[in-house]
Amino acid sequence: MVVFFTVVSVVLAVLAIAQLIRVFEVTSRLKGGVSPLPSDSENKYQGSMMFLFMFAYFGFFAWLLAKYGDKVLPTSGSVHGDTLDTILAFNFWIIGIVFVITHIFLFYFAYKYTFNKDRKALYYTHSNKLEILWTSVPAVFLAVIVIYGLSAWIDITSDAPEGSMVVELYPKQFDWTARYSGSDTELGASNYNMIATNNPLGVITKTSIEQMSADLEAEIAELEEDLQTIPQGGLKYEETKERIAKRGRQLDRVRSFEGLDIASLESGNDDILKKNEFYLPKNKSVNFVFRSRDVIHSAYMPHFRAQMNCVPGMTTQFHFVPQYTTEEMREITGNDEFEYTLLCNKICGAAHYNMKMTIKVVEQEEFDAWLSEQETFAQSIAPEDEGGEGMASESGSNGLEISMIEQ
Ligand SMILES: [Cu+2]
Repeated sequence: MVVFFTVVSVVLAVLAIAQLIRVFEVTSRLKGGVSPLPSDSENKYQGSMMFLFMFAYFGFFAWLLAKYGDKVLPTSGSVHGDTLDTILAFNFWIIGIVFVITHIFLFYFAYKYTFNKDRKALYYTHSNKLEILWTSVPAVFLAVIVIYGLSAWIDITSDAPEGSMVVELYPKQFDWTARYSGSDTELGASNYNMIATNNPLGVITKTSIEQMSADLEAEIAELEEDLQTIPQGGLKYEETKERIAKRGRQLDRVRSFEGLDIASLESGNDDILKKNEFYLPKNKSVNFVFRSRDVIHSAYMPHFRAQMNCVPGMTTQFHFVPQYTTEEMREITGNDEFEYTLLCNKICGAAHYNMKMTIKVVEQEEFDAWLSEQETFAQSIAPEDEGGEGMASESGSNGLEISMIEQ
């Protein structure tokens, strides 16, 4: 409201001043006094002022560069980031040089060509030379920028080198899960039909198939029991039947995963799932693969100059090599609390701002030690009590996440 009234008052004030000036002009013309055109001395004065302003203008520009120039981008945490930063600097140099030259002309010409009633403007309709010049020069520069940028981009987005570590980043509304491939360098197969509380990424292994089938069977049995007590033909009856059918279809899909080859069923067991924070080794190529559970998210790691969309129903990839550990980066930036961060860069819903993870870059040995301490997927889904309270006895023990699976 305050903003609205401020804007309205400013607009009204400008209109009032314009009207006043107009009244002043008309009355002075009626009196036959002041000429509507500026005098020669006024013109000269304005011209010199324009020229003087040029120094103030460039002075301010130089001051801005000196004071805030280092704020543009912090040191790149990844190897390819240096290439991107060089391209950016190259672009800034070209733009900067053109900016300085054109602005010198702008202010100098305003000074040199102030109005002179004895001078006649040159009538100049067309020049092929000029047309060729101002078309070809920018074209050459643009071609250089595009080819330079494109070749770097092709390099950066080429296939990850052999032996790269594989990390999956899996977003949902509203958090991230990172998954490491474990001791084999392959991520286990996954499917959204397998998603449960203890299996947020829907990893497919022999055990997770068993658990999921058991849970679905238990739920279907329960629903069928309910169905006996509901009067036939009503809305609730139809809905329950519909749910039974849906769970049945899901159960079929889950069971169909048993047909996967042994290797794919095995490779999920040693996968490691991490929330809130994950580690990366320094100087090692990391190939990130992205999926999404619900809407389009975007994995954004600004210090590594990396961003990739995470799209439901497909897999995207991006690889890079971290070149400084978090500790080293703290020294470089002079900030003791520096952390590499993964953010979501698509406005994906109400708690979008909450979607972040801390990335710790450490030396290889420290990374190996850290990774070996982490719980594997097989461990995380193993029933807590052996014997007594098994999975099957506890209905819905791996907690179907109905909202997701229902669609
Ligand atoms: Cu998001």
